Amino acid sequence: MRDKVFSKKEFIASVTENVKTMYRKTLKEATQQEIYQAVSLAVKDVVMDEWMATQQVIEKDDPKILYYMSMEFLMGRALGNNLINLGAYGEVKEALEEIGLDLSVIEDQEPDPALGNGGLGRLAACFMDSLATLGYAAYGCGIRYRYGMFKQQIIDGFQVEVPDNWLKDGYPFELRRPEYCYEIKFGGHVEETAGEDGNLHFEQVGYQSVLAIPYDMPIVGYGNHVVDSLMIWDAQPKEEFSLDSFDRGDYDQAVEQENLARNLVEVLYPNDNHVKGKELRLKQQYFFVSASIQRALERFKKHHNDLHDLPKKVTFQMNDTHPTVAVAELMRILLDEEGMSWDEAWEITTHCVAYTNHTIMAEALEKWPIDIFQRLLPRVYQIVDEINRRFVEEIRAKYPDNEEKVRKMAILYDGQVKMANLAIVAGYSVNGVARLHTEILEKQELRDFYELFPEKFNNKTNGITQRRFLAHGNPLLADWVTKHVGKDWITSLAKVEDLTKYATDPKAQQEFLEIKKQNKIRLAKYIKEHNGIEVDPNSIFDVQVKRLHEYKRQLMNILHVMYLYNQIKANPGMDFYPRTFIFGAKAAAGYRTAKKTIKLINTVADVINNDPSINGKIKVVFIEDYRVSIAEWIFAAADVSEQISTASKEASGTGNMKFMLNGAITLGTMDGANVEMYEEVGADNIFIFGMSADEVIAHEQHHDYNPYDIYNNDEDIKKVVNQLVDGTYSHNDRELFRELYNSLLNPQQGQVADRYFILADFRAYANAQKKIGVYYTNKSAWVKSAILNIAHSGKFSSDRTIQEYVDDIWKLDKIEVNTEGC
Ligand code: TH1
Repeated sequence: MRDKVFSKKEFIASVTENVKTMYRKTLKEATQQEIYQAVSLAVKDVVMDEWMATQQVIEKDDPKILYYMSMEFLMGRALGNNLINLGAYGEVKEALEEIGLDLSVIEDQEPDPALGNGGLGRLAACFMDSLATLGYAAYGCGIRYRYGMFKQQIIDGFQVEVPDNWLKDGYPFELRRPEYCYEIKFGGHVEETAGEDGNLHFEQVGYQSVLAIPYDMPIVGYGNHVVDSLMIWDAQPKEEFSLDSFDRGDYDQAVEQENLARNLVEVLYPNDNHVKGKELRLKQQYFFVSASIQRALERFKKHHNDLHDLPKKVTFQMNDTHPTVAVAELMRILLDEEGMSWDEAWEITTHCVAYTNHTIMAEALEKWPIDIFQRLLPRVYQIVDEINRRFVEEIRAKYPDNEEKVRKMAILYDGQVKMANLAIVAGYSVNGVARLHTEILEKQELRDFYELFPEKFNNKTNGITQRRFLAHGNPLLADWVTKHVGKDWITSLAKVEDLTKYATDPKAQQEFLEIKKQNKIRLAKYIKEHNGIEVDPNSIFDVQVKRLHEYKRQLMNILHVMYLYNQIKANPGMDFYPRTFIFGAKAAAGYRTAKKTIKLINTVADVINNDPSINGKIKVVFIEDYRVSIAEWIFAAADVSEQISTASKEASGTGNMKFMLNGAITLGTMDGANVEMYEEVGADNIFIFGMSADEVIAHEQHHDYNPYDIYNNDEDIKKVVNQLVDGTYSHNDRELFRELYNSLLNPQQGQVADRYFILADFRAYANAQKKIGVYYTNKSAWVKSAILNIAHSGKFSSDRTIQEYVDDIWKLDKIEVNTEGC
């Protein structure tokens, strides 16, 4: 069936027809955007058949279903990815070429659906791809933000945020499902009445409400006809706002409901690894969680009449604490709407929900002021209060006279609702996202919980999808891999292990080098077009792309660039292999230090790139608006991957894996998943430096780190740090970077000097960088390491991660979809 629709002739006929019906135009007259819409519709037409077939199988087989609940899904573009997973990319590309159209130009018309910040949201997207490819029935549950992650413009070196109106031309791959419409209630109060059954009944009255309406997007599995769904919720006012309402009360009410609906899904909070207890965010959480659970239960009840079987058929996986209100919402429905007893409802709930922790950063822990929570969700709050009361009773029974335990573990404490505690108490599984991270959770951050519930804790090291980040992002390398190990890697990444035997093969090495070169040329062209900077594809492309955060230490990277520049200026003849330092990062709109770091990178770039005296030995490039689509090109072109977070702070990282898969060599700390990458690839093929997590944690506990000791004893470090405030990079403005200087040496009230140990690790970092420069000049050794990185990246496929979740936590059944004859 696929062959039929993707016969080139029929595909072009379908696109031509679409352009005609949609725009009354011929292909010649249509704009690229119109062609993109028409091509997407032709692809969607094929996807629809498989999507319907998958839904039929799910209806018939009634497999266990996973609901992956996440406030963020950083999907990236769908057109190219869908074509890859349909196995039709090559044919469609050729078919379009034959009529003079370029598929990559058409793909470029699609906005990146950026409904996420960074790693957490992209992980959710990779997981959906793997779930469909492995043949599991799953729904991604989230929010259809009108505005996703902001677009970043760099103006005069500063980040400027521009709204991302990704829906303005209409999004061809979404499907509105008004038939699944649910009412979501906020505010009011709870009325208790004695029912005929003698039990108390609870009813939320005097509330405001909105309607939740889902849009489904297809998640196409690779080569298996399975199409899962991402369901993202839009909000609508319950009654259309009507101007003929004469009653003032009604009118005000109508205005409020209209505003509530509009505001709810307006925009994604653009903070990564940081949350503020904003009421609107809690509203967003309850909104999508309640709607998703209602849809899941409605589906379950269509097939089953005993809700006690729910855990056999459904798991709600909570992506960090953001959807944790699910615990209380499921309890509410079982108690108030299904009339269950507390014990029955608790038994079911605690076998249906599971929790993934993604960070130990204190500022990312969600805590809601009780008054906000209670006012917004009065009945849900009562339930949280009761869960807490019972849990605290348990703690006191187990640890008599130990109020310290209550203080640390209670869900309600100090006027706050602690969402992680709720997730752990109710979840039947609690997992970290890399082995080191899980160990830190067990031994430090969540130690008391681990002691109480050791059986809940487990690790699931993150992964990435090779379909997007190799097959789509790096077609030259993908073909090269296929040529050497066959095509099975696309669904079984472990197969790349067979590349090991080509690591020292001169012909394979030569081919690899040529491919890397082509990818560097592709990126260099992009940089020339977008930044006006000439970069040399023969230089080392040293890349750090990720969200801007102090713990990720982009500041250490740029300070090292300043240090190298000082060295070259002082010794023009020194041995130095040319480097291009590439950065890409968005800073949260209100994160001042992060934004100053972007400005610093850009001013350092200006000074160095325009200094003829260094003969272009160093170039610095800041890529504007870093996002999934350009990321695919950047990974493909990288030689060195900078993964330099302060040890213990990066729970896993996933960019690190994407670079590895594309044959870049990691320069990193023993943090997050870097530890496991080191194990897989071996010490000879990765550059590790800096303090260990244990050392960092020990300093934090003993408060015995003083960056001044380093500053005063290392002249090179002193010089670069001083250059932050001596005007070198700021046209003599000594204040421009003062707060960066202060963050290292002069902590402001309530802060710690050099909280992320930049000066402590600086020397080790500079030494590792130096070794890299030398290693690169040994081409065959370098290429061998690069190929071995690809060969040992098998573990980091999200297919492996998902299979582990399925085996240990979700226990899903495989589905099989056959579209023959439909
Ligand atoms: C990230 C982690 O920082 C990263 O190490 C990890 O690889 C990724 O999640 C996927 O597991 C996180 N992103 C967020 C975003 C918010 C809050 C907490 C985290 S942790 C908004």
